[in-house]
Amino acid sequence: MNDPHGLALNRRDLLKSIGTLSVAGSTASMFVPIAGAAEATREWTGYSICDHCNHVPSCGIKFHARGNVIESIENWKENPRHILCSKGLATLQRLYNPNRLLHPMKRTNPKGSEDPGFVRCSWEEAYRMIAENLLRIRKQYGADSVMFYAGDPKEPRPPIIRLARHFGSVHWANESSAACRAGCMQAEQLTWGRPSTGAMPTEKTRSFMIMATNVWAQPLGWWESLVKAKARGCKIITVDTRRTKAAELADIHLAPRVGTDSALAMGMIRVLIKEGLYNREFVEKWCHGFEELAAYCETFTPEKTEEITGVPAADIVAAARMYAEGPGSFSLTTQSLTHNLNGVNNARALLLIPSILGYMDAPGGAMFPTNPKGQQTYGFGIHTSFYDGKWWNAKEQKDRRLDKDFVPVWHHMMVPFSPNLLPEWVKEGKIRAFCGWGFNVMIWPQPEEYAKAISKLEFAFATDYFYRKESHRDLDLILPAAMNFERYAPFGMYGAKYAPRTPVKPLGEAKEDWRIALEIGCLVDKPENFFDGDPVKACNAVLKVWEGNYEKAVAALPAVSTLKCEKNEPYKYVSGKLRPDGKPGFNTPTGKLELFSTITSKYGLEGLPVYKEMMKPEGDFNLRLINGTRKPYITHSKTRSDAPYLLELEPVSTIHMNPADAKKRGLVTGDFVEMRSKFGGPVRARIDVSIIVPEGTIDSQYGWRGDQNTQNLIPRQWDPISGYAPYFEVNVSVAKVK
Ligand SMILES: Nc1nc2c(c(=O)[nH]1)N[C@H]1C(S)=C(S)[C@@H](COP(=O)(O)OP(=O)(O)OC[C@H]3O[C@@H](n4cnc5c(=O)[nH]c(N)nc54)[C@H](O)[C@@H]3O)O[C@H]1N2
Ligand SMILES: Nc1nc2c(c(=O)[nH]1)N[C@H]1C(S)=C(S)[C@@H](COP(=O)(O)OP(=O)(O)OC[C@H]3O[C@@H](n4cnc5c(=O)[nH]c(N)nc54)[C@H](O)[C@@H]3O)O[C@H]1N2
Ligand SMILES: [Mo]
Repeated sequence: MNDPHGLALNRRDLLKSIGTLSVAGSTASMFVPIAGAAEATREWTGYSICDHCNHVPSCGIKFHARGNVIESIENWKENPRHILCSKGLATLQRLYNPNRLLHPMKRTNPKGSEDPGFVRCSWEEAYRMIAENLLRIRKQYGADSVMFYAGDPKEPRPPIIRLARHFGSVHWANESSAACRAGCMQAEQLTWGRPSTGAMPTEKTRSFMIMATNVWAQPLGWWESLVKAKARGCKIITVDTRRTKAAELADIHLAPRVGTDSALAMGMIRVLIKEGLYNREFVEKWCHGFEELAAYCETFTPEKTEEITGVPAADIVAAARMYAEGPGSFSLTTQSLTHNLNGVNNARALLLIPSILGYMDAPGGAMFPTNPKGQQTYGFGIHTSFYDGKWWNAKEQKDRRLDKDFVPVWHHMMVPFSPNLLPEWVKEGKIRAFCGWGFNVMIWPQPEEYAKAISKLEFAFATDYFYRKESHRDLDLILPAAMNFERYAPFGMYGAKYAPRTPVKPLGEAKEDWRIALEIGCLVDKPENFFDGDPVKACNAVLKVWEGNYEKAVAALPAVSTLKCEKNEPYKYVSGKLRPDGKPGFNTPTGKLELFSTITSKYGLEGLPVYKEMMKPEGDFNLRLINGTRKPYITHSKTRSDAPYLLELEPVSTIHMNPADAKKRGLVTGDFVEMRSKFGGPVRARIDVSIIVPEGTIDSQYGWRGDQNTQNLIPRQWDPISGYAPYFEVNVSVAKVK
């Protein structure tokens, strides 16, 4: 293969461009006078954004610094998200954690060695290794053999997508294409042709459904909004397997067994149809597949639905009637719901309830938000022009993706590819190099398989806040990422509002993720495509689209600034504002709200969101494990060591068990147990006896290391629509350890 980018590797040129980078790199930090120029003791106030859970970039942080040292933090009250939680407060402890990765490190021992022998190296050397290897591997095996990846961190993604695109690789993946909430997003897009997590209740809202959403996982404003709605008389129905805070707030708590939500939804839809409570006019005019849906839900009588879901028949009927007293809205921000082998269908089925009631985009109902034109979340690249959506969606690129046959519906709909068969693709020589930001093998079931795959690559690097042995041991390079207080990019986005940051200088030699991605871009492609490596220039390139400007926004602090944005109005499906062609209707293949999906059926899957039985309990494997539901002070695997305050709150893997189950096993709170499944174990945990879980179900936090790693209990099996693993479906045995 010749060099289509005209960048044949030339050591002298490379060094020259690295030299230019460090000059370009210093310009950005000059315009915020308080950060760069301040003397060591001057006191000043700055602003940043929390990234400690996944709602990023989100909650605003105001900080007080002396010189370059942040001494305290507090709520940034002018920011639309202005209440810090325990994790937000702990970011300061994370910033000054003595274990932080502060210098680029390269391995000196062969891959697979127990001790990788990481030693410090310079950024110049690291960049040279990256550029030489990426250009060599591209030349030898083609650009697609290089995989670009971001784990949980959402903030770094836009420049990484841009980097993959200009490098020419279609293999960009992230935590949302491996797991997380994008399965729900698929459900939303299949149904309405666009994503929507629902809308928080307004004055007009009379009923509200909390669909498997955990208050402990939400920014605190979410809870506030529901409590206020309830006080105004809005009825609340919570659909959650567990008795959470959101369940206790509810007028009716529906607690389906894990993975039976599609049956529950069908049972409720049947009531709405039989009793004529659905919105007939809306359904006739705007929905596709109502007949099929009505026929399918026929067998889900309240009694049959109770048998499958465990929800009392009377509650199913009462909840359907209560929710029909609209206008109603809902909230669905869950990942839990889609982490079983019928996950996307379970989410789709619940979404059909507000759909047939005509609540979508109605006042007081689930209004689709109007964002600045073309705006996407950070996780999805900010703006199509920034990552070149056209290129990614062109047939030529799509056809080259490795996930084409694995998850055709996902492949059809989504820009990031599903990375879940990475071990297989590495073995087949299809992926040869890996460029990661926040790479964590513990995201996957059977994490060791992914760690092994990494050790077989020709070249791999990742950037992170910390060195994590289980994920980083077999990398060639591990690079220090600047933390939230130390970076300009990205600015916070809250619909039409945006907030810039006034960072402190990164500790050690840490660099912003945006800068790292842009600088690598300068080395493997034309620097003008990468804003000379400058994150603020890159931010301004996107902000310009909406008439925003980073420097001006800094000058306006502590106020947040506003982007150009059309005013929202209801019934956009009537006015033609939901479709790019301006025609009335939804942006789906039929132009209608699809109760029956023409996309899933095109790929040989069920068009309706049908119910499927979950894995059956067998013998001693008789407790369903909800492996990963959120707690307020834990985020994935991160907070276990990075913020010792949080670890103090729960120092070992702790699982909830219903009193009835505990009694049967002779267990009490504080006992240590071992869990086993058909797929792995033993995994150690401590018991917390609680009615938060129903009988027959236990819950755990994933992300604990060593013998507490619950991911070892989960098989590498996949929901055919999303490619997601059944983290919440597996049955385990639990026995006391002596
Ligand atoms: N504190 C904290 N906050 C976080 C995170 C964190 O780690 N810690 N992570 C962030 C991330 S990455 C994400 S994706 C979100 C996740 O946010 P959520 O998905 O809202 O949180 P979860 O606790 O995972 O799950 C929500 C609820 O689903 C219920 N559930 C589980 N299985 C089923 C089922 O089959 N049916 C029904 N009806 N209910 C079920 C659980 O009991 C739980 O209460 O949270 C984000 N916020
Ligand atoms: N069993 C089970 N498995 C699950 C889930 C579950 O509920 N149960 N949930 C799934 C979901 S929803 C998610 S989101 C994933 C979690 O996704 P993961 O990618 O596993 O998330 P983390 O462990 O939070 O973070 C990954 C790494 O990123 C680093 N990091 C954090 N912020 C930054 C940053 O800004 N820059 C850089 N360079 N590095 C950073 C952290 O130090 C960490 O090493 O797990 C999924 N897997
Ligand atoms: Mo997530």
